[in-house]
Amino acid sequence: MAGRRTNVALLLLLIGALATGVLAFGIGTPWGTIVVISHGVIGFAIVALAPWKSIIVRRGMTRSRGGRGTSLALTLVTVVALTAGILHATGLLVSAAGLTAMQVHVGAALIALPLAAWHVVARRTRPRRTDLTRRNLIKAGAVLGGAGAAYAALELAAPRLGLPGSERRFTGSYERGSFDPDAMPVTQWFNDSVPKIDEAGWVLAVTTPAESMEFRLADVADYEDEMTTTLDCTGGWYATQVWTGARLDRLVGDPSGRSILVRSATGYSRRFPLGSAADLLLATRVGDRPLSAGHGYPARLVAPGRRGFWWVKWVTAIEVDDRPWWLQSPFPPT
Ligand code: HEM
Ligand SMILES: Nc1nc2c(c(=O)[nH]1)N[C@H]1C(S)=C(S)[C@@H](COP(=O)(O)O)O[C@H]1N2
Ligand SMILES: [Mo]
Repeated sequence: MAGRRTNVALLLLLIGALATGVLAFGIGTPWGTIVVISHGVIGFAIVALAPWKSIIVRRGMTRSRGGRGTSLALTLVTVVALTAGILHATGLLVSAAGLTAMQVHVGAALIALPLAAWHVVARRTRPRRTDLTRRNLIKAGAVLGGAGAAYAALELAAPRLGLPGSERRFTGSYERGSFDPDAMPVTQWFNDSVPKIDEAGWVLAVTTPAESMEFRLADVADYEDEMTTTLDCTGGWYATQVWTGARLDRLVGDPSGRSILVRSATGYSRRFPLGSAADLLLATRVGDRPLSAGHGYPARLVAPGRRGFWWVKWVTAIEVDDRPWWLQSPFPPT
């Protein structure tokens, strides 16, 4: 029956939305554009199937069976995720009450995940080989094509309608406080808090397989490497600043090893390929002034082309070793 096929299509779209959404979060270089666009199109395709799904739902509601509450919760969080995604992408409501639409969007999508898994198990729908008929493929193509056309129409109309969404970066982020560090948001990935660090109490420990060194703030500030580059937070904003400090290859020299770990006073850390040391900056200044406590005083990492969660703040240790850089959680655990 057609209802079953709608359900299978929705399941595939949900998986696609989650996969492209998570990928979009991981990518900070322009080739992520295609992922972000696919994500939007998949979202619109889910909206397009809503009328069909509502027929299935109405039929289901006449039967009494367990788990109705969970099904309704799944509907609710999916609607919240879709609404928040569209509010963010159009710019109609980017933040309110201390939360960004992007945070609500991802939060709701992550709650949807276990609910959807339960829903699939409790209301088992099996794809069949006969689903792959020419006719069904054409229908699927029509849904995706229609969603693509709707997405393109909205993107083209956005500047004409004066929607702020037309100003967003390829990641979907909005500009906040470029070349004005005080106006740039202070954010933590998850639950870190701003530590109190003074110059006298700070040392940077640099270790390689061959040696251990300690740098004081004045030692790091002696270097005058400069990068003008963009911090793009997955919370949905970005800012370009002029950052000054020491390139990591200058601090570690030319050691043997495979990766370089950058660790914060708070315990937060990220690991990078050793070969990228020359592209990474340990910044002590932004806009030619010392960093504020919130932005990472006395030293924070600047990682061009990588999303904000790589830009470790309050750095106290840099370690080169033989571990592969990818041996870490793709997103920080805390
Ligand atoms: C239930 C799963 C999801 C659905 C149905 C969904 C749907 C949507 C929709 C409809 C949009 C607006 C697209 C546009 O108009 O351009 C959007 C935007 C976005 N979503 Fe999702 N999403 C889901 C999960 C996720 C997850 C898990 C993440 C990240 C971890 C994510 C990240 C994003 C980002 C970064 C944008 C902004 C893209 C832009 O501004 O064009 N989404 N999403
Ligand atoms: N130690 C530590 N560094 C961190 C984080 C954190 O939670 N702890 N959050 C990261 C994230 S998600 C972003 S977007 C940037 C934000 O930098 P800002 O507060 O200077 O804007 O810092 C990154 N560095
Ligand atoms: Mo972030």
